[in-house]
Amino acid sequence: MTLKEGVALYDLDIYTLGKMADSIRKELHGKKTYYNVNRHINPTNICKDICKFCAYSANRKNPNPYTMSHEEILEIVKDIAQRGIREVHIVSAHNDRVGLDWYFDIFRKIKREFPEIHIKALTAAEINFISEEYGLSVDEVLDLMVESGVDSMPGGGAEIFDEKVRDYICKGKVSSQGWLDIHEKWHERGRKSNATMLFGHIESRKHRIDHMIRLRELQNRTGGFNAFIPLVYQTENNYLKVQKRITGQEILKTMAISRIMLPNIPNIKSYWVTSTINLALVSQEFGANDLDGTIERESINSAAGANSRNGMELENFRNLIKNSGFEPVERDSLYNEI
Ligand code: V47
Repeated sequence: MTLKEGVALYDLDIYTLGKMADSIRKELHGKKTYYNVNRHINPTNICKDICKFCAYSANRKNPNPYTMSHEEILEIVKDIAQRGIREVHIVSAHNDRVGLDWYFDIFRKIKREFPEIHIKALTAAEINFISEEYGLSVDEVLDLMVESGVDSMPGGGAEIFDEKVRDYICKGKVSSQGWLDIHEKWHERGRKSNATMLFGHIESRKHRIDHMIRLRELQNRTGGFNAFIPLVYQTENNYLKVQKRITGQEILKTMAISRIMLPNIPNIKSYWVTSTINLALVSQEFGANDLDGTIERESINSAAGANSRNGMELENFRNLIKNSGFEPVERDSLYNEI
């Protein structure tokens, strides 16, 4: 589908879009809805960059800077390992006061003590920051990740690829092409990653479709994306003023259209943290086949108003999926069923 055809999909009524997306979802995954039992860790919120949409980083509006020591992080990992949790998702701000070793030694320490834990860490935005801050090439940073035990990359930092919008909402952070190049190089190393899209702020429908097409083209070359994750913009405690809040219908349409536009990305994740659990459950009928996981702690979106600080209790999560007519299936970080 072209940009024009993609934008025209929004003119279809929501039920037609739902049916189209659901038929693709059914063909790929039947009634299965994937989740994983994971723990998010955000080790620091001190950030050199200023993204207008971000409420997480310590700034004049939210002056609450923190940086975790490796001991503190290892304590958390020890606790989750004892409880059988298989994934840590580690994303930090762009902290220029901690040094290169702070970023990488923690992965080595986790792998040494808990080799069975999958480390999903470092967004393309962090990789770009580390490369610029420490005078390393992107290849050198990616090699360091492999060497220190990072297993896969999360999809953060993609925001919206349109250069004009990107410049307005997060000037100075990794460029759109930079984000895509970093993921391409990671995929060339035989590794997997995810891709996000931040929507519901100042972008237009056309910008969303353009974003999806750029991802689809990269996926055609590498096949390295496991999941596409449309993130709904959370409005509180930040510097991005949005006149009109996105509606539930527009969120569901975008979810369905992403399933239709991205037939080559196997999983569409409805991240309940930003869509609310209620809409995430409905979005299972609009193309989404993955609801992320229990998360346990969440700092980035909850700072901006999402109701996710303490994650979700597993039994409750499974029951919600079951009661909405789908089959909850636990997966590992690379989408192998457990
Ligand atoms: O890149 C920041 C987003 C992302 C806001 O790969 C906001 O499995 C909404 O990428 N409103 C980080 N979103 C989170 C992320 C992620 C989450 C879950 C799973 C995966 C995965 C990746 O959070 C950032 C940014 O786009 N974000 N502020 C906000 N106000």
